[in-house]
Amino acid sequence: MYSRRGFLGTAALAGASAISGRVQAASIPEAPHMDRVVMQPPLHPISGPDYRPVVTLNGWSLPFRMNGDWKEFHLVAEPVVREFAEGMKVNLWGYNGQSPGPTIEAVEGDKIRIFVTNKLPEYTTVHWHGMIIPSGMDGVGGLTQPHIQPGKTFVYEFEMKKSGTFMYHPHSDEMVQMAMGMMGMVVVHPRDQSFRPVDRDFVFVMSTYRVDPGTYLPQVNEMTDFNMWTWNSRVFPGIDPLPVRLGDRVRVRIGNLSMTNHPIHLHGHSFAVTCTDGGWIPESAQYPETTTDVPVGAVRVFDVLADNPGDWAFHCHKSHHTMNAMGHEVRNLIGVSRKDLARAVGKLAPDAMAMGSSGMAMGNMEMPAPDNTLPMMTGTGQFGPIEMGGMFTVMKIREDLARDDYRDPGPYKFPQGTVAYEVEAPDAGPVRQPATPAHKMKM
Ligand SMILES: [Cu+2]
Repeated sequence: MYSRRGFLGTAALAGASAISGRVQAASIPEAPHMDRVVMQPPLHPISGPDYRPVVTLNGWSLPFRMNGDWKEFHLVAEPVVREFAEGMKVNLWGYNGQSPGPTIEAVEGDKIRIFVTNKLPEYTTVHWHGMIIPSGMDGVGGLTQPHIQPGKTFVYEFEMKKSGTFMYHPHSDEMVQMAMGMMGMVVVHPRDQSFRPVDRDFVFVMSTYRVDPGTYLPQVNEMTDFNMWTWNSRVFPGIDPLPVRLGDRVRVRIGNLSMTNHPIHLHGHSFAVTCTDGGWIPESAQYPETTTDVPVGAVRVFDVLADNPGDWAFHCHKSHHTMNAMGHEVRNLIGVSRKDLARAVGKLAPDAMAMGSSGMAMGNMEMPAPDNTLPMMTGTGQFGPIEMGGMFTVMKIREDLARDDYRDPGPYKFPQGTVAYEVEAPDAGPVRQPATPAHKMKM
């Protein structure tokens, strides 16, 4: 849980007169710290205008305090250890104990003051991606402000001019700092609570890492060959499910600070993209989709009516992005005769194991792995291996969930007679092979 020590003074401060201009060191709020990797319950505002808060997959929202009519937050940029999934921990950089940093929530029209303390070994800044703010608050090191040196604290002050979904990340040694996991999301709720209200509101940011098996640090110079495809620096089966009550209007806000696009797909429903980091999309411009591409450096938000109960896969549709680190070097042996292969390989390596000649389904195979990495596909469902990794989780739509209950409801209890089933089919015969092996074809 986060520390509330810094917030004991909230009530007293709320009554104080507005502070304007330069803040004094003594008035810097203490920075809350999170040490858990599971989704924290929504943080309902205790002061300021009301709103329906978001939940952050495997994350949390940053508590704030009111100081006069300013909403004050404190981010601390620092080294963190992030568990990607059970069995793999990575040394990253992040904020307030986690990578990504906490979600910052506010309301359209709020006056925001964000303290940023740098506990990294090098300088940093924070850029507020997509937000309409004064140029001097834009966080581009060298261009709009001096870099924040290690041990120093800077203050960003601006008004939340428009509602929507935004991101934050450094604009200071960006390649390294973003490859190390420094990022987070900003959600600005509409002041008018009747504007497109939803019952559940999820948020996460996508990032990618190359962490070679047996190592603990991302390769920050990697440009294309990543092996960990993460949502909020977690991979399946480490990504929280999205528990949803049947009939809920659900919003999912997705940021992309990786170096490639991700087509995000939800099963069992159609949805509409309702918002980007540029703002709300007018209803007349929305159309139904089941997959939406989230470009690099962008936010896509979709709204969906959860009217179909069940366990619904929710994932990136690039199939390599639902895989983890181990096993990508394996050759394609589909269709190769296992006997021929074993004979050929046996001459060179007597103990070798021929695998993959009927596909690569690995669910029932246990192989020794190096320390601190994850098999290509893992996870088990009620019917067997799920054979996914990376950017994959499950939207769990249930009739019997309480309104604000975000706990994992467990596997879906399928009504009798509604699951695909095997039939007696004696003519099905053995696995088919191509009529003519490719190497015997006349070209
Ligand atoms: Cu992807």
